[in-house]
Amino acid sequence: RFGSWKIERDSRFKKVDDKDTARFESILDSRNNPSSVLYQKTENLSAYNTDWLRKYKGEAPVVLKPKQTQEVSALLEYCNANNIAVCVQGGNTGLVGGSVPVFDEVIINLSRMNNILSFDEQSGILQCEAGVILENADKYLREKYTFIYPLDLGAKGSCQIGGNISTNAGGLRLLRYFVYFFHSLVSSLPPFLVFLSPLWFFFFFFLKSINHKYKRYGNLHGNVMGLEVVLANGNVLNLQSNNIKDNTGYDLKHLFIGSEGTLGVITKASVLCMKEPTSYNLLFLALPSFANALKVKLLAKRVLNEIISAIEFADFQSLKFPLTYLHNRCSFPLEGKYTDYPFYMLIETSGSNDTHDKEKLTQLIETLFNEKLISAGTIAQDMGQFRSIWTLREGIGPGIGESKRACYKYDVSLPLYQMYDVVENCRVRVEEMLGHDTIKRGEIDVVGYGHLGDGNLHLNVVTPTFASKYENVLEPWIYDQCSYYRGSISAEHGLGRMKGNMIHYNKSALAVNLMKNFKQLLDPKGILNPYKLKVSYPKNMLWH
Ligand code: FAD
Ligand code: 2HG
Ligand code: ZN
Repeated sequence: RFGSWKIERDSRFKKVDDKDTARFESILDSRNNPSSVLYQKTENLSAYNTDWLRKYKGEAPVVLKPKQTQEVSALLEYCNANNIAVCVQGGNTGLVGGSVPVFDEVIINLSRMNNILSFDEQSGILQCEAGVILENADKYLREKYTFIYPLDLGAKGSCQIGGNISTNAGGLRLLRYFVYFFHSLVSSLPPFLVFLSPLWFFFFFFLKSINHKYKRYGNLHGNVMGLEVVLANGNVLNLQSNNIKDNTGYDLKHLFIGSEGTLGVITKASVLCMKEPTSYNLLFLALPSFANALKVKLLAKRVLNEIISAIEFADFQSLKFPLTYLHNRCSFPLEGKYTDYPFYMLIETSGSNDTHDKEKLTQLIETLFNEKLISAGTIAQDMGQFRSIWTLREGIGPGIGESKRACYKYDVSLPLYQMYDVVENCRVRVEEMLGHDTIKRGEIDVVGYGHLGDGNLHLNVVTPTFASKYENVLEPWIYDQCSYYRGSISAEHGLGRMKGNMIHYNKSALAVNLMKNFKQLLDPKGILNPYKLKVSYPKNMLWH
């Protein structure tokens, strides 16, 4: 198929000159706000031009940091009128190269738009600017209202609410909110009604199907109640909402969730938040096989049901990285070496009655031992151990980063029964193509971990450097594997620059054509995040 994607600068875009920068300075009042316009020629902009993985580097000559929506609007109106390409940037923690320029696009960075605007305890809706850091939003809610933000991920200390919404980030506890919503809806129905009339029976299943469709507490399509978005021509589209329910017309906000900065700049968001659970518990398990992990997952869902908030897995090759490079922050909580067992699982519960939750967990762990599904296991003894175990899991990506090697990251959805086959197939392929002892010698590590509860595998291939000899072995082979198993080539990180020309792996020509029409309508000159998430279908592939 395509392999590496060669991109050329689009000559329709103007190179920024002194007249343009004078206009940027005047819009952002840079004389009174010196950090609002930063130049490559006077400052080191490499932190803005380089992505988190140090895989992609752009050459933005200028970084613009607006403080309010009207400034974003004036900047975009000017860029659009003058054909200046723009790269939208939040916390720059994205993993597909979407947040850094490809060539000389100007960067609009949202970090100064970091105000929390309001929180309504009755509805649970938080209104904030897009540049608020995820951890700050969560901390504000916990400390002031004993509520929590409905998303949690390893990059929480740097990523922004706007960046999360633009990538439709999934995170570690997507599962909980999904289960919680269904449970709370169904338990709010008087149970005998189900038996009174067949209609109630159908209503019950209707609720279940709605929940699957909208995943209200699952991903951000369910939690985001409203947005304010500045369109490419500078128009401010106000889709903010204080309401949980609003069925007036097409729900346009969904177009922007997951659109990776290609349809508009998100400047504000209304997000539905939840009451903080009062009881948290965490199970850490060692398993002899991936097949057992799947059995444990099913059993855990049955026994723990509505209190499950996360089901994660990792192979021992993954754990090597946080244990080696972040050892002062996390530890291995079981007897023996981490290499003694091939697979590990984390199962988290959160509820409102610790005695009840612990009873269920004890029942589960006993069954797991009796049925010989696990080799070892422990319940976190205190919040210190709870956090240390989570750091082990969340630290896999950062641990790989600390190793100072390169990492090819594949974030895929796969049917659970085939999920780990792809990791093993990848090891076989690497050995065949790059030399039989490359993995044994430690030149390359192929590790598999991820959100087992969501069918989302993170396959990470750690190599000495980024080089085409490695990339050509992995791509497009991995995408073909996803196609073969009918999975998705991007479960949660988006397409960005890395997979910008690969939408056809998961979407039909008709769907891509519709997307192209939306893009044309909202950004006719294509100034927003050009070269990424291309909504075009390869001409030789019209068989979908
Ligand atoms: P950026 O990286 O700055 O931008 C990401 C994309 O959104 C870019 O295309 C950018 O143009 C666009 N964008 C940013 N802000 C705006 C805006 N205001 N308006 C319009 N477009 C915008 N992802 C998961 O889904 N689940 C995880 O568990 C997870 N864990 C992670 C752990 C680590 C350690 C790291 C480094 C990343 C992880 N990610 C995860 C990747 C995830 O996509 C980002 O962390 C996060 O959602 C991006 O937010 P950001 O503010 O850094 O956005
Ligand atoms: C996670 O689940 C993130 O830890 C990052 O989505 C995955 O680094 C990765 O490949
Ligand atoms: Zn993830």
